[in-house]
Amino acid sequence: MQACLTGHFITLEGPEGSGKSTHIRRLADRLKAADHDVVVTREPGGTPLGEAIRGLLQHDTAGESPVPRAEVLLFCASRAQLVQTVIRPALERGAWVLSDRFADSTFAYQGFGRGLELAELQTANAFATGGLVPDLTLLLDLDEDNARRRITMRYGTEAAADRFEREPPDFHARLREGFLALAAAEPQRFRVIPSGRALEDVADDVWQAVCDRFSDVPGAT
Ligand code: T5A
Repeated sequence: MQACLTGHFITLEGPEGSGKSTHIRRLADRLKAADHDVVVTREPGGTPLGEAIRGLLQHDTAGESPVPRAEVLLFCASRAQLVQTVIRPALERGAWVLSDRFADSTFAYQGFGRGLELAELQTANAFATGGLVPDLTLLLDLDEDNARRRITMRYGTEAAADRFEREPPDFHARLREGFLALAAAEPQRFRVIPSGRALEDVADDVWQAVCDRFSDVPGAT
């Protein structure tokens, strides 16, 4: 029998540069200031094994790029390790777990982006996670031009970007549409937050979404 998960599991999703890392840090700070136990993690990564897999996936550290099916299995391997060793134990002790990307990235990037079957990806993901689904998913939605501008600003040049960031515009257009389709299919779990706006406005919406979903935060209705 699986242990009872008394914590809260929030994921942030969206295209590259949409502000996930920025807003996860701010949300964590706000929850910690209210004395909550908060665990921040990311995918791929979040464990020593996951961080090694991250290098394989983003920067071809094995000396070759994974084919799409291998790519899915590497993301799932990183996720399985993260769920069992970090996320479930934290949720069991009642912590807030904030993850920068989770399964919806697989459905958007490998499903809508690479064209793999969503049903097959859902099966692989359910095996990796043991069926764990976030309580709340915040989709930071950003148009492709804005996303590209933010990435170029960060690296100085697009050439330094990782393997996913270098994908062509039609790939990025498909995955943005994919994220929006996933959100439309599960409106009770997702909250879509337009992120091409002032940082403070986006942060306010992130906090409001958390207050709307959970009753045990200051300011919740
Ligand atoms: N992937 C991942 C898959 O293909 N399948 C999967 O299953 C999973 C889990 C991971 C890559 O792997 C792929 C997707 C990804 O391509 P990553 O580095 O974790 O890569 O993810 P990225 O999205 O690339 O991370 P980024 O750091 O690029 O994007 P963030 O975290 O969304 O954005 P952030 O917060 O770093 O902000 C980017 C810049 O924009 C500024 C920030 O200051 C920063 O400089 N910014 C704003 N500027 C103006 N106005 C605002 N409102 C702003 N918000 C942020």
